[in-house]
Amino acid sequence: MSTDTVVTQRETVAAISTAAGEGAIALVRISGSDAVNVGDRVFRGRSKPSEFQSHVQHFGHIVDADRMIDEVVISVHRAPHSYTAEDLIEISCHGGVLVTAKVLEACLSAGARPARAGEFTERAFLNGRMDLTQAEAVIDVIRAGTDLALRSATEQLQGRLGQAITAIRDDFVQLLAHVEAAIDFPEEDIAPDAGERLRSRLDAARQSIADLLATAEHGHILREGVRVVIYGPTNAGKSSLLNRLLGYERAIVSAIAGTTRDTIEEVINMRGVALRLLDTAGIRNSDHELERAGIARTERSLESADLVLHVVDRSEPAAVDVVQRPFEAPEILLLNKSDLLEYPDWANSTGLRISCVTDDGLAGLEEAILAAIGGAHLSPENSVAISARHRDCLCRALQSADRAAETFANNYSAEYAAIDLQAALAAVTEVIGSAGDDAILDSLFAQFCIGK
Ligand SMILES: Nc1nc2c(ncn2[C@@H]2O[C@H](COP(=O)(O)OP(=O)(O)OP(=O)(O)O)[C@@H](O)[C@H]2O)c(=O)[nH]1
Ligand SMILES: [Mg+2]
Repeated sequence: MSTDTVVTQRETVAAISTAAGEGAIALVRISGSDAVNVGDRVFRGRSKPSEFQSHVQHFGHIVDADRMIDEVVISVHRAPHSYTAEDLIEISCHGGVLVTAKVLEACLSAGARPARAGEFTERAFLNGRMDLTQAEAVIDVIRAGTDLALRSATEQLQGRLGQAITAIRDDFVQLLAHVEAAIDFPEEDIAPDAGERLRSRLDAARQSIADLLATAEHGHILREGVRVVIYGPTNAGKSSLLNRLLGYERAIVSAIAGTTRDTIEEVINMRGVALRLLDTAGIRNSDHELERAGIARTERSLESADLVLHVVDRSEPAAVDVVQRPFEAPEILLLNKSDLLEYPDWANSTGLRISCVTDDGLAGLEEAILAAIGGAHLSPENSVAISARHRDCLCRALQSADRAAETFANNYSAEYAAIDLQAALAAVTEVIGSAGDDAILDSLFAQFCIGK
């Protein structure tokens, strides 16, 4: 926690912080300057929450207008040493849907208002307890589906990205101070090497931004997973491949051409990388309305693919492809049915030979997939991975910084450099956020669930 934490008075809010549904325990949280009073009103036990030592759990009952609702364990986390940096109360009650709702209701009738989605984390941010990248990491930790994604989210939660951004921001602050001094006091003699030092400092900042931008692809893979579309002619064995990769019979497989109509999506974890596998309708000329609708879906899926697994039946003649590659994603050609005799058409093909019946070649396919999506960069050591929002801010920062560099190089007026440096500074600051960015904060915290 930063030492300059400033906690402003905000309304007291309450919410159920655990997922809806039945469980052994559910957690209700109350945060705000009146939280302890609300606690005093709803809790009956040996002592009152206002008398509790911080962070110590107490047993007792929650009451609503003196009617007992549940047996609970409760603790007070006094400001600023709590998740929100405000006075915070945590009530662990029984995890039933109705009983949890009643405990929350008691807190609301005792003076709290319902918290909005993400409001606890938003307060943690507004109270200086974390920067915006850390607040975003809270969602990433909750949503992480693989070890790698979790590791990266945890590092971000600890502030690794925030620190990198702060260092870049400090560079721009210093650069601006120098440039503005030169504007304000043109008569002062500036040391002859000052210009050179400014240039190299600006170059270092630009390089740091470029390095972070290079992690955007990695961040996309960790957060969204890789969209892998399985496509090819009918009967090639696309659905069989999906089933093999999943390890169970998810899609219907049959010798009838045109079995799969709708696209089927399933997620697998391939060595720490989430792959969103899409099995699609086989491509052929068809008069059947349903099949044509399925093929149209295949074509749409291909447009948004990160990687395409193009499956063909190598025991059959090579058909002329009906689709004119409507995608830009890299493709891996798979010659399926390697357990059958190869049709001569394929003799010179460099495609990977696999069999969905004998599993021949599937280990090699895993390697090929990881290589195609840059698996080498997905090592736990490269754990800083920016999101689409960060990339947008950093791209703007880099553009402005490039313009400032041009101004320096051409010895244009310092005023121009100042404008661009200010724009770069603003764009970099947007990554870690400042309390005034209401539109950014609203859209970001709306993605959270209530109670976080
Ligand atoms: N011998 C052999 N048969 C296979 C192999 N893979 C799939 N098949 C068979 O090929 C036929 C078609 O398999 P599917 O997985 O349904 O093919 P598909 O590409 O999904 O076909 P559509 O959904 O109609 O486009 C089935 O009879 C499978 O059992 C393989 O590696 N070897
Ligand atoms: Mg199929």
